Amino acid sequence: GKYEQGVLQVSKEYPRPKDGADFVYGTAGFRMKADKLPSVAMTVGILAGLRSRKLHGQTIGVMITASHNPAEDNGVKIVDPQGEMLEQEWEKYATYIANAKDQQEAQNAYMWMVKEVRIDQKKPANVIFARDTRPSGEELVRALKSGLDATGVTSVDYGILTTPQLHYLVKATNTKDTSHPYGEVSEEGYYNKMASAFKTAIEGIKPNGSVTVDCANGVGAPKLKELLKHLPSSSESGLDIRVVNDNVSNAEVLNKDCGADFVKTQQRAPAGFDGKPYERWASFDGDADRIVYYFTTEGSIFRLLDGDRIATLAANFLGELVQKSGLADKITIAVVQTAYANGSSTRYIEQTLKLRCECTSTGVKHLHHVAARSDIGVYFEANGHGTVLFSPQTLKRIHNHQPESPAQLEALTTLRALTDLINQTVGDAISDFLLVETILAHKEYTVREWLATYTDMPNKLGKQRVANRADFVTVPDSAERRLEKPAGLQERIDEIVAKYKDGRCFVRASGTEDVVRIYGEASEVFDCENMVREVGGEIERRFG
Ligand code: 16G
Ligand code: ZN
Repeated sequence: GKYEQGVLQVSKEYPRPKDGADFVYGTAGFRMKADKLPSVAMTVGILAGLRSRKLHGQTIGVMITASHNPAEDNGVKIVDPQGEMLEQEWEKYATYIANAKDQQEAQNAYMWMVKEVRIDQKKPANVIFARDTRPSGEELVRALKSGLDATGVTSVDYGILTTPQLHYLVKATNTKDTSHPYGEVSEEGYYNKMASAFKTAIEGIKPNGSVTVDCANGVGAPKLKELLKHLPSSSESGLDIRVVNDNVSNAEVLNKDCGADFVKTQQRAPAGFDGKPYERWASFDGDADRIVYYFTTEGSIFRLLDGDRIATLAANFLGELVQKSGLADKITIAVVQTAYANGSSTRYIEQTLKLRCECTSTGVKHLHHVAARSDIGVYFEANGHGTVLFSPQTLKRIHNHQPESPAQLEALTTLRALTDLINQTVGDAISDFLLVETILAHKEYTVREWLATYTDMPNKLGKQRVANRADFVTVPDSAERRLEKPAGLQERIDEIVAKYKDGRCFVRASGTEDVVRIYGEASEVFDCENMVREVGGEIERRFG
């Protein structure tokens, strides 16, 4: 057929690099040095088209970004119809087709897929795509488009967007003709939805002071500025939002010494920080799907308010709203974390907030999946990626509930606004930012009160190079908190940890770097450092 011919042609145009190592579709899609990616982007076009055909022409998204990676990297990932990440089964297909050695293999891979997945090639195929501000994105878009065109896919190029904006558009497109459209199908529609929900959420409330947002010199900068045009001015609302690290014309500075990943991993303020003590700052990452807050105290001591802090703040506030609306016996809230969550945050959720807390493996898809099982599921990774999910039934309850007092109505109005304000598809720095600002305004919290809700356990994240990180296998269902292999290592870790007061430590192979990660917590900073060093030393000696 003509699409098979198209695949043959386009694979000639975009040959797989000869020296190339194997491509793997991982948690972040395909991600590497941008110059290795054109053939991969082309095959992602072909695969996204197949996925759409398989789903009867529902719109699939493709995002070109490498998030917090350096400017010379790039990546490609696929978004499923409701704005979720690509179904796991299809990650294998994406990997398979990307690794075709030559045009004949590419055509064979295409034909094999059509048969294997039983794709009716007469079905329509629709794909929308966007990219972040990386200069290499332009060429990758051309490659992607040629894969789409070669296989007869109808596509829309949305230009430069944040990752969560593309997720929004995918969901909006696929729900536009249903009884519950997610929002207008345009970038403008995204701002309109956010701005109107935010205005409702802070109605009658006086937000406090000012906040500065470090946008990592990435796509979050122009998009946040665009959003600001839709928000009430600072004199009207009382909230002054300042955007810094907004230089997107010089690719070199993207994510350079700034952004959410830098701030979280370095535990210090970004380049360009000029905050006075207790001034509120936030950092987005390079594609604006992560956010962390922070401030300094007198004496320039840096204090981080990370994903755990956002999760606890959100869970606390949502719990209060549900209660005040009179819905407490109908709606339950759960918080989903990973093993990296600070032990104090977990105790605060369970003991102070009295909410259920679940722990999953690292990676957004795991958290999202578990959160989706609750009425309201709050999920955040400590690194600042997260959101809040409302089940369809919960949305209906919130929508249909009849308030019995003005106080109930007030809480219900805010709760309803939050269901629109919070991006239901994926963690979204812009949406999470407005959520946090809403909560701080309602609770009249400055960063001081927010930080004071609980005290973090001293913690340390170390890493260790090993001969083969695949040798490190965690116990199934342990949420990566215990190792099954190498044999005997977990017992040794347990012995070390037992020496330290309130010690906790786990080891897991990184999915993104050639190292194993070692995370530890203990009552005393000094103990924590020693414990993690001791575990690292043990691993280095035996497996380095
Ligand atoms: C990926 C994950 C991120 C996770 C990180 C862990 C997604 C979209 N991204 O970047 O959530 O925190 O991996 O990296 O799921 P690691 O395996 O190197 O520790
Ligand atoms: Zn990101």
